[in-house]
Amino acid sequence: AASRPLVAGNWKMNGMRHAGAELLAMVEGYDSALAARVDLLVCPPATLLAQFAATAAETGIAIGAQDCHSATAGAFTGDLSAEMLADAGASHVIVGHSERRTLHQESDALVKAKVEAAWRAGLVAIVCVGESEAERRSGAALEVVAAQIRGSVPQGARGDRLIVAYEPIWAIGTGLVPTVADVEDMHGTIRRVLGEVSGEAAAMRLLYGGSVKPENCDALLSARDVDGALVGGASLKAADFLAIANIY
Ligand code: G2H
Repeated sequence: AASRPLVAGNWKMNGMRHAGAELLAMVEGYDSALAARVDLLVCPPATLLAQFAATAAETGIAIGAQDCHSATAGAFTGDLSAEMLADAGASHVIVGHSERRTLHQESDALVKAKVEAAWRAGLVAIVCVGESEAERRSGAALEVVAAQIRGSVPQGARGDRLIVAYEPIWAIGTGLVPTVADVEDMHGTIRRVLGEVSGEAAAMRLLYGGSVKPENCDALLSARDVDGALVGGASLKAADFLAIANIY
């Protein structure tokens, strides 16, 4: 497992400027004792990146984006390049979240191109993978996720540039979570498949995501091969987000 756990918040399409108050509360709660144990990352909508990066500067809380385009610049109306996100103060970018794979038809090949774009811009890429409910029921979950890793992670991935988040689609925003045994099976498989493309798989951070809450995070985050969490709904409130981080 990785040396330091990471608790990352994915705000999705939530957050107006006044949500800066919530970030300030997170900054206040991230005291030196907590900072000694766990890394924190907040990924607000792109409209808040620069504001959040300014607030979080020198606090130890990292700020990230939720998606990027694969190109550096050009005629791509409405898109944002990894370079722009870095310029706005992001150090990380989530790519291949299931909401983008499903609602924006993103393929493994596109996700891989986005990881390469993130690296080019100096960002850490957080690659999301996960099976659907039907895939879990048919017993194909491990196979489906292994294929997503093989298709989405570029060869030679470095431990300090790649994070993988396992998010079973049926657990996202539903309150349902997999068993600890299923999470351990999946994370073990992911680490093994990462070993095919990188010599640094043992040190990579593998996050669990999908309905992580203060009430259920203890068991999930103590599971073998789980190096932290990607938190959606419960990352919008400082009290919940900090309660999750304080598990460590
Ligand atoms: C899964 C997760 C964050 P939630 O998408 O990426 O969201 O915790 O709301 O299920």
